[in-house]
Amino acid sequence: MSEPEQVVERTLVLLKPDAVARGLTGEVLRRVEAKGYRIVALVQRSADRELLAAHYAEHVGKPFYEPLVEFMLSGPLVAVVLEGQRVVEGFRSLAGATDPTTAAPGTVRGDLGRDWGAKVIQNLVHGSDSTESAAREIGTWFPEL
Ligand code: DAT
Ligand code: MG
Repeated sequence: MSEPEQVVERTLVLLKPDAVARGLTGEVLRRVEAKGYRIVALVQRSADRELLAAHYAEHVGKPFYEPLVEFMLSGPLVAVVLEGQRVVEGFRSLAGATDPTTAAPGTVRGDLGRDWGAKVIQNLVHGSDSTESAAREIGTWFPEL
C-alpha cells in the first residue's frame, strides 16, 4: 500500500509592528519552530500603503481599514513564509482569535496581546486564512517566491 499523500502548504505570517516594538518576534517564532513548522523566508521591513491595500484587499473600505493601515505603517514588521502540513490552519490556531482580550490562553494573541484602547485591534500577528489567501499574500510580500 502506498503512503498517504502529504500535502505541504505554505502560509504568510506577519509579525506586526506591535510585536516588533515589544520585542516579541523571537517569542512568536519560538512557538512556530517548537510546533515544527519550517521558516522558508523572513524579512524585517516597513510596509507602504500600496502593499497594505493589496494585502488587506478584503478590508478596503471597512470602518477599521484606515486605522489598520496607520497601525501597520507605525513601525517595522517582520514578514515570514512558513511551510508544513496544514500550516495555514495550524498557524491560525497558534495565533488565536482576532480579539486578544478574549483569545484563548496558550495562543500568541491570548498570552501576549491585550486591548490598548487603540482605534484598531492590535493583535501582534497576521496569518493567511486559506491556501488561496496564502498564495496571494506570499506573492504580495515575496514576489521572488
Ligand atoms: P484576522 O487578523 O484574525 O484574520 P481580520 O482579517 O478579520 O482578522 O482583520 C484584520 C485585522 O483588522 C485584525 O487582525 C484586527 C483588525 N480588525 C478586524 N476587525 C476589526 C474591528 N471590528 N475593529 C477593529 N479592528 C479590527
Ligand atoms: Mg484576516
